[in-house]
Amino acid sequence: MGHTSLDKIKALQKNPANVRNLCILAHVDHGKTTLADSLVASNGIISSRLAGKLRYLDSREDEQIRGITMKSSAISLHYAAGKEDFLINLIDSPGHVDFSSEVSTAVRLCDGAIVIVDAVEGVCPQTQAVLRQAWLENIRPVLVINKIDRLIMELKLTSQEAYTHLQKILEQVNAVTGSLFTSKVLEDRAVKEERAEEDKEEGDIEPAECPGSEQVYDWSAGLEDSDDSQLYFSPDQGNVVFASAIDGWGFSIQQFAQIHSQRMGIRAEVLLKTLWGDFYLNAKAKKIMKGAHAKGKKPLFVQLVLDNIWSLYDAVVTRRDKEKIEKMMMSLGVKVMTRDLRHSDPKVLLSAICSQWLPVSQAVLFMVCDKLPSPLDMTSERIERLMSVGARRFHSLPLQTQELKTAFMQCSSDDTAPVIVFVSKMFMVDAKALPQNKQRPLTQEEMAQRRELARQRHTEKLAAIQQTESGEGNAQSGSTTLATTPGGDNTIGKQVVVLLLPRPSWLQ
Ligand SMILES: Nc1nc2c(ncn2[C@@H]2O[C@H](COP(=O)(O)OP(=O)(O)OP(=O)(O)O)[C@@H](O)[C@H]2O)c(=O)[nH]1
Ligand SMILES: [Mg+2]
Repeated sequence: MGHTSLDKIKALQKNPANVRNLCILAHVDHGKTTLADSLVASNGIISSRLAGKLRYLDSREDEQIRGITMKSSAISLHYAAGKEDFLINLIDSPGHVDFSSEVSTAVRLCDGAIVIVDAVEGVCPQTQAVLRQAWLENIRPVLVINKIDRLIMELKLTSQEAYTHLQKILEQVNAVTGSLFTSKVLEDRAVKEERAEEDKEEGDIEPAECPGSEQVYDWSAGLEDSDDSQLYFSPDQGNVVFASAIDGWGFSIQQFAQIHSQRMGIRAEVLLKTLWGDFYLNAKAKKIMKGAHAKGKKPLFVQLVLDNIWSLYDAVVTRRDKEKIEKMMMSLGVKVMTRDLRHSDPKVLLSAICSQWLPVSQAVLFMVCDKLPSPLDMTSERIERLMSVGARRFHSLPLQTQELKTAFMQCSSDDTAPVIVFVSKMFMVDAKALPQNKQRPLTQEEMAQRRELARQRHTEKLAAIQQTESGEGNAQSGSTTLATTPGGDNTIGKQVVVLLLPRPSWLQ
């Protein structure tokens, strides 16, 4: 895709339903900026060859030198999904705990987040922290399990082992979400009970009706009634992408469901439900069956997805088997440039093939547009929270400010709509660094004016001195005169009081 013009971006901004405001969150070094590079390259802002190497959003010199992100940076991207055009406002945040304030600011500005987890390291302390932050700010996350190439090249796992490993990572992430959900339900329940207790004290409710009067405290009460099915990450829900940002590939199981439904003649919806899980393909009956683990069969995900990727890495990077590579490229419908085919580094050829076969940007941007909410979906509760500063409650704000909530909810870009500026972060800045206090070079006109003023002041000074000399006689009569100091500053005339006193009698 070529560069998107500014006019196009402006037009896209007018359709809030197709705007996605999101940030990339993860533990340090899990690959946020590398993934952002691929997304930026999809808009032609950087070359796809440099994606992953450039770290475009690490725009500060110190970030490039140290190889870590220190400040959040934002970029607007265009994504065309079929006939629909989307505007994606993306923020890349730092993962290091020292810069966590940058993360909270980014999260506050967004409606959704891409949470990245390194496939080897799994869930780390900052992964938990960012999941919690996203939860508290009420923004929806999607998951990218990144660096899957490390499972092949570094850990040398088989596709079957990698599948078990990926399942564990998913369980870890969902365990964090599960604990956040449980504490929220229990918190809500505690608030409810507190209110009921207050009502009881006021005599509104009969003691028998009050839940606080139960003999046995049931901590799990309330959990069964709350629906948490939409909260968890699951490949069949379309909110998980498996990727290797450095090699430029990524996929969701929808893509493989589409590919294999045509090849195998099985409905895509059936494949979508069975590609991830304990299912296997019974080749004789041409049926998908349950119980792969118990029967010692290859799960569908291994057979139809991972095996393909593993054999590509084997042919291109490990064996460098030209014949096999050509066959694979033919069957995948991929064409690469001769210089990539002949490159001494096999990773160059691998990226060239993978970025055409399973471009990570397409998988991630599709998931983001499909699964993350638009600004129009922002809840009234979240808007009120954003509009209230510190401990101040929304209802205590001036009425005019409260009225802005409607405009906030509509996200209208009409000429009549008010312009709302949201200050998400305050910086301490030295007063001298403010633009109005900075010294700037004078224009020719200003210099001429100043020269003229100085000349006038000089003439006045001379006149004053002459006057003083001629009026010395008056001094004896004890009068006071105001005079400007000779040799004073040209621009700002300092005034001093010269006190002319009567001559003392012993001098006469
Ligand atoms: N093997 C492998 N390495 C990767 C992958 N993605 C990123 N890396 C490497 O991981 C390191 C960190 O990548 P970054 O993109 O800077 O990570 P980050 O999450 O932005 O780091 P901070 O912003 O500092 O928290 C770099 O050396 C990348 O080359 C991947 O898919 N596979
Ligand atoms: Mg980074």
